[in-house]
Amino acid sequence: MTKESQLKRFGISIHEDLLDRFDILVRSRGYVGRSEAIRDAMRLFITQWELETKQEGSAATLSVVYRHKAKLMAELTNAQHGSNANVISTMHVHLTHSHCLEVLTLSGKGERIRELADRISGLTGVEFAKLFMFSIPESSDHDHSH
Ligand code: NI
Repeated sequence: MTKESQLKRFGISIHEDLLDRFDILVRSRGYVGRSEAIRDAMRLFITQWELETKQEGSAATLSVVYRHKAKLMAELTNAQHGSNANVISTMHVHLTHSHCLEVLTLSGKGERIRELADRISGLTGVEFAKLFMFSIPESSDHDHSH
């Protein structure tokens, strides 16, 4: 923070089971209290939202675990071909006899990446879908040799 801002207090209503799960996280991650953990969660939530509404320069990975079924695999492929985000690469891992893992690398406008992620995570048979979005850093003169 660039300047000292005032601390504000607010109350929230929350279901007990969600609070219980949150408190487990607060303890196990060593937070001083709920307030500190909520501040962290809010920063993360806001940063993610800012990235997703950015006009350009966003990139992401989307990891998807799903049941290996021909219909679902066709829908996954259709979603990628129909997307307005750039699908840079896909990696497919045959995890078990019944499940596959697919990791997509994406770039483009944040909202288009989010649209594709939402479409894929909503497909029947998708068991986990996790989007990690970030801003593509500006390139520098730093020598990057392999
Ligand atoms: Ni597979």
